[in-house]
Amino acid sequence: MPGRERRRVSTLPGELAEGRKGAALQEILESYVAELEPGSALPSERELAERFGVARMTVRAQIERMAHRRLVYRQQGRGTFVAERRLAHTEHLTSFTEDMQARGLVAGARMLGVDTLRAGRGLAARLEVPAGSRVARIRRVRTADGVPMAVEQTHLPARRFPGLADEDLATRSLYELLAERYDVTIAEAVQRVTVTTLQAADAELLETPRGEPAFQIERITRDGDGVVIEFAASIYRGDRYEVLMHARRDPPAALS
Ligand code: 16G
Repeated sequence: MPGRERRRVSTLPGELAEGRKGAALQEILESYVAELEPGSALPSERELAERFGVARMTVRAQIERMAHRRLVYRQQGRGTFVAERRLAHTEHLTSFTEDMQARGLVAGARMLGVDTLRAGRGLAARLEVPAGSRVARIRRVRTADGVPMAVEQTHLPARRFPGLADEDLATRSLYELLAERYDVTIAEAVQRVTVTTLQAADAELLETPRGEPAFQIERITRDGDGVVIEFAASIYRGDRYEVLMHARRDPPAALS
């Protein structure tokens, strides 16, 4: 073609074969890692290359990919280790306690503070109360088997929940308390998930280095009558969480 250079795919047969092996190795290594206990060491690159009959470079590339996806982590001079499993934050409307129980973990909380404040315009709009209304704010670090997972700040209209600030929310579930003491049936929530990095204060609370990726999850929860009962804003560790969404396709619109 005049004026245009034809592109040639310059993959050598050997490279191509290694590429295919890489893709196959990725699957093999991922299932291999999934079966190992978190914290256990991976065999060396040389051993893995021998075991799976691929070049050491191919193994290295796949380990790098897994480290990037945080399935494994490296320690200088010590080797590569299996990372802690990620917990899925699903579309089910569960409490932190229920979420952890479902995974066989013990949910806990470290109280950061409970107070009552006057809603500014933004908070009032989220809670659908007049600006200036009293709002109960509960701040907790949520833990799973004692390990910090999220920093959570929950706001509830104080008028509807008198005495809430006096409850011991370090040892009990907020949703359980809302059901038992205030007869609230939690019915639905809208959640907004954004990506952020850990600021110094949250990083310290989560015992994770500052600047690490994290999820910021906001939830507006309503009762059976559609009345807003909470606005929660939480920071979840990006290395321990994933957000799982279940998308259902609407049936095609009926033809008229
Ligand atoms: C979850 C909710 C939070 C709720 C809390 C109650 C998200 C993002 N947040 O952390 O809105 O207040 O559960 O947990 O899911 P509890 O009943 O265990 O205290």
